Amino acid sequence: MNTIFRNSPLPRYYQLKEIMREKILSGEWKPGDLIPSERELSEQYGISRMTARQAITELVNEGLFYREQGRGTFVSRNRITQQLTKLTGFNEDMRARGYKPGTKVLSARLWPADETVAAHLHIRPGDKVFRLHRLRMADDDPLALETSFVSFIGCEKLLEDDLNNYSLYYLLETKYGYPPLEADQELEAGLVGSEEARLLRIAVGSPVLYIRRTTYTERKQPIEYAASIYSGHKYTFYAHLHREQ
Ligand code: 16G
Repeated sequence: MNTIFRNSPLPRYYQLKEIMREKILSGEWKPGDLIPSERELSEQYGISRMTARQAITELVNEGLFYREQGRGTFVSRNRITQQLTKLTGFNEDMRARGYKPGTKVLSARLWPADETVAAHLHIRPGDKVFRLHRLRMADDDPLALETSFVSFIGCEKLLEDDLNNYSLYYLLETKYGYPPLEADQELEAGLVGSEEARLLRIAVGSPVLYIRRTTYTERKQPIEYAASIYSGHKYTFYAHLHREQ
């Protein structure tokens, strides 16, 4: 099927959606490919630009396509499946999957803890914490923005570490003696704002996941509270569930 039928009972935008879906399934359009513009699709299939736009938007909403600000619409890459029941750091996780992890430290500084951070780290509001704002990448593709708050006490030299090249979990474990052992994590859906969209190279308003994690070391002592934004079309979260007896 590669034609839009005018007398079909199916709406035209729907027919175009199915044509494009088929192109992905058949491999004609590959992950990361730029798809034709609304104008090109409307000329090729003899439909209005509005109809082409509706078909594209619905496939963006379904996660099959993603938009990049000022560049166009692309076929989504294969999603990364993240186990929800295993505690891993970003670098080790990406390496285990065969991706080259990348980190860009956007800022690293001392920061007075606000109420939320203080409550999670079991310190007082106003106490000093390290605030690390990092862009996390896999094979140079930006996946997430992470803002980590790390206790100052016990990690006083953290700002001297090369955080662009070293994993935070690795440093906490090997240099500071705080192995990350367990974590509490929550996920919420949202739409990305303009500054984060620019950094993640997605369109403003794209779906994202807000993930908040408190990581603990021995005796459930909190060592990090992180608030992260993950690109919605790049992840699948997976958990195996047991029914309680
Ligand atoms: C994960 C954690 C983040 C932690 C990072 C450490 C989530 C939502 N966040 O990305 O809190 O800072 O791992 O990674 O999973 P690193 O050891 O590579 O710096």
